[in-house]
Amino acid sequence: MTVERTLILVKPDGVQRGLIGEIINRFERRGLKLVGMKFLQMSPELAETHYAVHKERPFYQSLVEYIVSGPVVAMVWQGHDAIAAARATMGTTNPVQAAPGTIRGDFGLEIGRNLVHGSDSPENAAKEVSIFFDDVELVDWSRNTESWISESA
Ligand code: DAT
Ligand code: MG
Repeated sequence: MTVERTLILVKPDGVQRGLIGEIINRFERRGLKLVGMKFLQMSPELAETHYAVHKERPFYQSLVEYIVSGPVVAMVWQGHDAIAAARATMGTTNPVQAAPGTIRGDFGLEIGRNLVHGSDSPENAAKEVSIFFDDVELVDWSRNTESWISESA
């Protein structure tokens, strides 16, 4: 079993559309464990740090404007292969191609309004978690349902 942590954001469109609970519910039901959560307005500086990997892409400017356009929910979810599992739950980047049953496939239509962010690799997850959270803000807790979710628990 590979336990990972991944950074998930409910982007401003998800917050404005009242989908925070719906989105959290998807990850919770999946069996991932919430270890950190905050509601915040991202500053342009934070947005630029978070999206630094996309700096040279043509859509960078609109991406930064979108992510600072309203508050977001930042979360850290933990579990077996959490990074890939969370991305599968989110659906592909362009909601038009995202499978029904995924967050983007159920609630999105446009790539520039795709509701959620999720880390794409262990390296980026570690980087992104540390951008949003101090170590003391991440809670190490046990769930008493663990053995019903993970065979090795
Ligand atoms: P993901 O969010 O699925 O990890 P990504 O990291 O490749 O996708 O891109 C980050 C965000 O940038 C993505 O959620 C939406 C936007 N984006 C990506 N490709 C784009 C494109 N071709 N045109 C417009 N926006 C794009
Ligand atoms: Mg990405």
